Amino acid sequence: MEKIKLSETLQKVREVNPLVHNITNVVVTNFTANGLLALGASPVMANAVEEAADMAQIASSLVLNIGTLNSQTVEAMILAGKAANEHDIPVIFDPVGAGATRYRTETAQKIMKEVNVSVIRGNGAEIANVVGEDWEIKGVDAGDAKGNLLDLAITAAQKLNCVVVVTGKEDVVSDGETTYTIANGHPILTKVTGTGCLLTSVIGAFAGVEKDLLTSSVAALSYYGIAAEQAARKTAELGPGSFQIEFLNQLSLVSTEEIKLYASFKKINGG
Ligand code: ATP
Ligand code: TZP
Ligand code: MG
Ligand code: MG
Repeated sequence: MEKIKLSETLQKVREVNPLVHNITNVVVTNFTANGLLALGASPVMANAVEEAADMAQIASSLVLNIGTLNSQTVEAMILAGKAANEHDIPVIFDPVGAGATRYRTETAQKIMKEVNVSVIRGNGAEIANVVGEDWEIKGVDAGDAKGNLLDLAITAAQKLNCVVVVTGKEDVVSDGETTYTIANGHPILTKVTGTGCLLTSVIGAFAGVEKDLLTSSVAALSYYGIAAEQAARKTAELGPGSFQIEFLNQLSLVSTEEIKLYASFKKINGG
């Protein structure tokens, strides 16, 4: 994969202004909408069972997030997911907190079974629990359990038959055959709630304009990580509050040139 392709994909998002339909959690809704706008996408949140399918079919991509799940939103997610599948619209899934409670784990597995998910994105523990491995998770945070994220992404992609993005200090993207690691990012991202959820929606925006989901995901991850690096540099003496605001600024300011300069990713041999 060439850096130029990643920067062209960012350019395309900004030109196309894809409509991203999010059925997401109550913690991150506003941050997600603002982050997508800063990127140059067009967010819409539509949770009602009565309209979820109609909204999904006019979107460029659908993002499902079980962060504050309940039986109604889960029903809406499945209706929207099926409508997206019928219209060949990519579905991106964030299994927030899978492994923390039986309801979350079983719901994540049910969504994977009933909806043809294009990309699943989570921390290591969430992805492991979706594929039936019992990694420890602390609520919605990955916690200290450290398995091998590279192996996890590859085996999960093979089992789930979709692109898997596992995030952490280093991010991994795999379709089960081809695998990339992305080093961009900053630890302060873990001190702002919703940075994983917004990332999943950003992956949705990129998937809405680029059909090759490995390319779109690597482009989204490097763009997002570079925005965080710039924001952390500008707010170095300050705390997570200032970082959060500057991060939104940088999501709109990161240029295609900066993607070419700073994207840091590797293709894994044999992966
Ligand atoms: P968790 O709740 O465990 O934090 P999450 O769903 O919020 O999970 P993260 O894994 O934190 O998602 O990923 C969100 C973003 O933060 C990604 O871009 C990832 O690369 C980045 N990130 C997470 N941890 C680090 C770290 N230690 N160093 C650099 N970047 C990180
Ligand atoms: N509780 C339920 S959803 C949520 C919290 C704190 C937000 C999680 O956001 P992220 O992006 O996984 O850190
Ligand atoms: Mg986080
Ligand atoms: Mg998360």
